[in-house]
Amino acid sequence: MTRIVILTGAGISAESGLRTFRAADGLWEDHRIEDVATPEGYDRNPGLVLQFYNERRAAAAAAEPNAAHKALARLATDRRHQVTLVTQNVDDLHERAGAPEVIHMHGSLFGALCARCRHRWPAPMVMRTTDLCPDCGHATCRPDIVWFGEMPHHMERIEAALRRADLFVSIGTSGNVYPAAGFVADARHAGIETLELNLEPSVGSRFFDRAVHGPATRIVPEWVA
Ligand code: BV8
Repeated sequence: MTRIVILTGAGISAESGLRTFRAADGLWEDHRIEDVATPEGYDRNPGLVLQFYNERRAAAAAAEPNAAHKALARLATDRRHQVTLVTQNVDDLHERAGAPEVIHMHGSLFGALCARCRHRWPAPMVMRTTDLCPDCGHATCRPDIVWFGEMPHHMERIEAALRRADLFVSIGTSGNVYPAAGFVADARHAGIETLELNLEPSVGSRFFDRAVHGPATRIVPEWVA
């Protein structure tokens, strides 16, 4: 039984038509991070933030899982391996590809959160500033997404899986955002083999034992095979 921790980022969903963050046509080209992916940005202009995520929710719902998502789902259901699939992505393409369990460390487009009472519920396809929290009744609804300066979800569970893994694989992420970008250093410190599968060398490429560069829909199925 091989214990594998896999971290995915926006690059694994790029060939499903979902925009990444830091590419030339990336999401951060249209919006400043501070304006749409921080609590302060939400407080300043909740309408802009809800619109940003409404657009991404619609795009994610219209997208289809690609060969890379499907290959990881096959690996995760192969009883010869114990796979912990961690994603920075907020789409549901891993689940729709058949992955049995996905750890969304940055939350999900399909979850809603009350900024006031922290109540959580399934997000409507379109969130409006006039929506009221089903629990406290205030108009403080936001996407259940981890913004900059907020604590990512499931960190203890991820770190425990990393400590006992045999292999850490990073797929489709630029390695710019912490604490996810620090997982490869944690793995190396624990003496775990590390592999990067990405279109091009990431910021942290030098920390990986091995790297394969190319489009995820080619290199991920080749690796899983
Ligand atoms: C926190 C919202 C603390 C969701 C996002 C050191 C340690 C800890 C924190 C920090 C630190 N230094 C700085 C920080 C603060 C900050 C941070 O990391 N800042 C960066 C910019 C320096 N981190 C945080 O604020 C985090 N919180 O640390 O909290 C704390 C502690 C206690 C109590 C309270 C708080 C929160 C981080 C989460 C922020 N939320 N987004 C959303 O809108 O989606 S981050 C955002 O970037 C997305 O979530 C995304 O997942 C993430 C990473 O981006 P990538 O997925 O890598 O996407 P990117 O476009 O960058 O790269 C795509 C890659 O794919 C490229 O390499 C490309 O080559 C490749 N690719 C493209 N096409 C393909 C492909 N690969 C294969 N095939 C293809 N076809």
